[in-house]
Amino acid sequence: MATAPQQPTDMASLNRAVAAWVADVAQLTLPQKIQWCDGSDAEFHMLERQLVAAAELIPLNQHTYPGCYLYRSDPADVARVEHLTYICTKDREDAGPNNPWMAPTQAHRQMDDLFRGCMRGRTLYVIPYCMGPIDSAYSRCGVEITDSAYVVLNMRLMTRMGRAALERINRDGAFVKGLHSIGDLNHERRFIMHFPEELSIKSFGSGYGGNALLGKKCHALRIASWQARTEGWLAEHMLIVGIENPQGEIHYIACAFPSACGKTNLSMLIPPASYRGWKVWTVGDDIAWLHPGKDGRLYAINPESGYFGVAPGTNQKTNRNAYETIRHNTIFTNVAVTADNQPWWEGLTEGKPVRDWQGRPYDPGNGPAAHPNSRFTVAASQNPSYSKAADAPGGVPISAIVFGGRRRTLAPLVYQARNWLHGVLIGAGVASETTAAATGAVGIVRRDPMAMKPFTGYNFADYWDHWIKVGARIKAPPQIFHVNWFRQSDAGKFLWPGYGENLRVLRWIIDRCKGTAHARETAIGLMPAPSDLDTAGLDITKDAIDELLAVHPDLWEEELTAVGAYFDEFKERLPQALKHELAEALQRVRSE
Ligand code: OXD
Ligand code: MN
Repeated sequence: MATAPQQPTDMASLNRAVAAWVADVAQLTLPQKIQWCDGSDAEFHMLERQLVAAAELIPLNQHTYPGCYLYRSDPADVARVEHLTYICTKDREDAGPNNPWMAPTQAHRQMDDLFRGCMRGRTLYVIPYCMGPIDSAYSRCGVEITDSAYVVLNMRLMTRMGRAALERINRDGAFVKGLHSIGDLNHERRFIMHFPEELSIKSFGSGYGGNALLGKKCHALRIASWQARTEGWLAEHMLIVGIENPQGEIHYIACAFPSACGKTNLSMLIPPASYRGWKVWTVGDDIAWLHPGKDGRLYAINPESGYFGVAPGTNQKTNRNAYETIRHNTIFTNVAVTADNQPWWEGLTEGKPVRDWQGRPYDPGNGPAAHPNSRFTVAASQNPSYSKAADAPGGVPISAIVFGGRRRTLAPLVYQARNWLHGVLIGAGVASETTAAATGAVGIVRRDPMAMKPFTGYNFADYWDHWIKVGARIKAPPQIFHVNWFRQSDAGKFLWPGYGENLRVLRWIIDRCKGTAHARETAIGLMPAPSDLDTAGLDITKDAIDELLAVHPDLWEEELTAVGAYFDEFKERLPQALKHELAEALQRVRSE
């Protein structure tokens, strides 16, 4: 069989296991060339130049957006494809009813057929990467093989990649194998397969972020959630934010919200004018790895080093930090452009689109100018609110875990769990309206436990059991809360102003953790009375506040019954403790 010519590089000889796997993949995929990525600036700029020459990357206005580029994906490849994303465990039950499943032997056969010869005439890039700070015991490494230079550029922004990662793999002796090819972008030949028992991933036929940047959802959530269960920690779809009060005290909070529900905005929040002296520090905007620490607290690292954020809606007012972060050295995917070649998306207050995300002259009749799931990829270190603690090998101590979803009705602005187990029930019961981050209908309420529905690499019943066990191992567990920024009035108006004003809610949460804020007992948990929440100076009516903090027992009975019906899908694997907790929760709302 033909072997691909190797690029002379000392990287190829750094780790035998990686080199052997690369050779196997090259034999299967038959690339024209193999390039080991060292993660250097020179390599990054060389790839940028190559992509520009090939007209795959379009330089944006370099005066106003220096170092920024536009990438237009295939119009049929713009989001994650959950129905084509499989967990391939030997036993189907281990993947659970929450995941599409395929037997590993069949999945490997099917994927290898697709990969056979697929890199002919292309370059095979080898990307060693580290999820988390290179020197953190909590970090885990992987190697992605891809035939997409766009993926290399994005991985460079999103992970610690290159030589240092390969050196760490040498020390660890283990790595997650991720094989990716854009193939022919035919959605009928598109699959994202995960083999948690083998710590490997095979993704074919998509160049879209969540399907192609394998360090992100595939490794840092699906495979890592499996690794985390084996090793006693949690891999979660959570932002991590540090809130500093005027006394200089910082509390770190981890929040799990479904995709496109404002995690990036919350992680970069600008305090409202009345919060003089408060500061907000971003540790992460999407993923948290949580480890029980020796002192009995829970510690979090952000395994990523960049943001792959949703562009629409980002502006000076909604997220000034993101707005400033993406003014330079940013890759924009599927946004529109203005006449003077600046990026544009719905919600941007300046400029007008002249070309839409597909490069067509802008015509409102064709729909939004920017794709609703258009994205920016940028290094986290460019964020004005970047927390130095994001690089701390030991992570940050977590005071509170906050679950949330996009719910027009029912879920109040904020409530607190009575204890860890009740918090696990609240997390497991999260439901949210679907968004453009995944293909399929938008705005449908679906169960999204812990915001992990698309991302848990194993059976949810085992995952909840693992959550319960981790909680039992921590002496001083974080307090658990649920928030909903998206409550609407009967007339369809948002009741809560959101954005920076969310700090008022986070303040109550922190004060609860410190034991200094009041809460009232309700049928669903502990809640602030209207007077416990700082609403001074807010343009909001008393009726709106009352409704935001109201509990409707009849609606909650319906909700918890629906949670019960969902739990039934997990049959006898559902942890008994969770079943009891639900029965008690139902009892409480029924007796209201
Ligand atoms: C993301 C997502 O891209 O959740 O972060 O879809
Ligand atoms: Mn996400």
